[in-house]
Amino acid sequence: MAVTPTPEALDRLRIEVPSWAFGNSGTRFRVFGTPGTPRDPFEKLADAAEVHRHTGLAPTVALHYPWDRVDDWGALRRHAEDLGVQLGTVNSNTFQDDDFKFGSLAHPDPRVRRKAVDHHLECIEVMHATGSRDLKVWLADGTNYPGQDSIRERQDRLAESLSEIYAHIDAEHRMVLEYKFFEPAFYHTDIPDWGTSYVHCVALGERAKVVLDTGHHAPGTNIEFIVAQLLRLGKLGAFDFNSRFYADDDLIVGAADPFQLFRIVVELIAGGGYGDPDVQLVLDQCHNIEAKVPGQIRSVLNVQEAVAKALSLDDEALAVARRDCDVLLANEIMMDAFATDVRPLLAEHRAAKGLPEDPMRAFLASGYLERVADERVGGTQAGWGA
Ligand code: PSV
Ligand code: MN
Ligand code: MN
Repeated sequence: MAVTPTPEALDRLRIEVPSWAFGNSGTRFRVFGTPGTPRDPFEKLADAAEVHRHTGLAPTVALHYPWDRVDDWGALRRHAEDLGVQLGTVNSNTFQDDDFKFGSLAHPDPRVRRKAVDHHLECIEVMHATGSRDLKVWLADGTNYPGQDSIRERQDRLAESLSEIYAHIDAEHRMVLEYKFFEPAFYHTDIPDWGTSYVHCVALGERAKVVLDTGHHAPGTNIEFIVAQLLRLGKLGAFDFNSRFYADDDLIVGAADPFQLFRIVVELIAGGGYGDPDVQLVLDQCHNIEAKVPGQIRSVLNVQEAVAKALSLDDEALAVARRDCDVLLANEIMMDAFATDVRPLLAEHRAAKGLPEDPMRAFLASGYLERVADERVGGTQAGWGA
């Protein structure tokens, strides 16, 4: 009962990969090193370009500032372009400086808020040099104990800081505002949910949009509902894809719950967000124990499979079943699409485009990992726990 996705529909998929996925990362227990880890942003881009070269799915790379800091941004941009990719979203960082112990944009001290706003203005300068469109703001702000600070006053300070940053973004820029329900703050987070992000984005204006990170919800949250609602409201700016078993695990997207990923993509397509450059699909993952470039290849392929399954949904039959209130048939049509083995179709699709049918095997056979392990001695830098 499933339908066959068209090559044009499959080709609308674009996924941005994060520079930090290629650096070493870990937990508070241990950061394990991996041979061949990039030593600087130039090498991270070289790794990211391998993902795109083998899959054709990942043409842009998100940066994290100042994890990614170079003297010559123009040189980094040209390097990316020479490798066949482009620089993407710039992520700010207000969570690794002692001054931000009690928050950044919502901090009670105006001096610290000033510093946090200035950091974002610096990110905007970087965006001019990199040609990036999106400034992504994720805040660690919040409190650990009831009474520690005024929840309400923090919202007011946050709104004021955000509006100062927003006033500095250009007409071609966007501010995308991410929410997270807990961690590192444990009692309250200043932007805990999509509603709070939405409220701030609406107050800011047209070019402020919500970022939905799939790992940032309480267990059991119906994420596809949030996708549907934000698309309805024209405020879904970007996804951060990853998987969670317990909390913000940052594991490979589609690894923990491929059915949830499928349901999310079904709503993305239904709401007109699929293939719309205004709904940026980004990975936000860390590969703590697995090889990083293959981890990213697996991730983009998992998203591609979810998209192909969702495009296999027989919309017409589903519309009829829904109109007839035929609950079981509607659910069966949905499950038929999910159960479709799209791997042969995708292999064929890649071959038709001159890409390897099996990008993972092709990459592993290319000798790239062995080569960088020999060349890059001392690469421990980048990202979480570095
Ligand atoms: C922290 O939870 C986080 O994973 C957020 O999701 C950000 O997007 C990312 O770090 C990078 O700042
Ligand atoms: Mn995220
Ligand atoms: Mn996260």
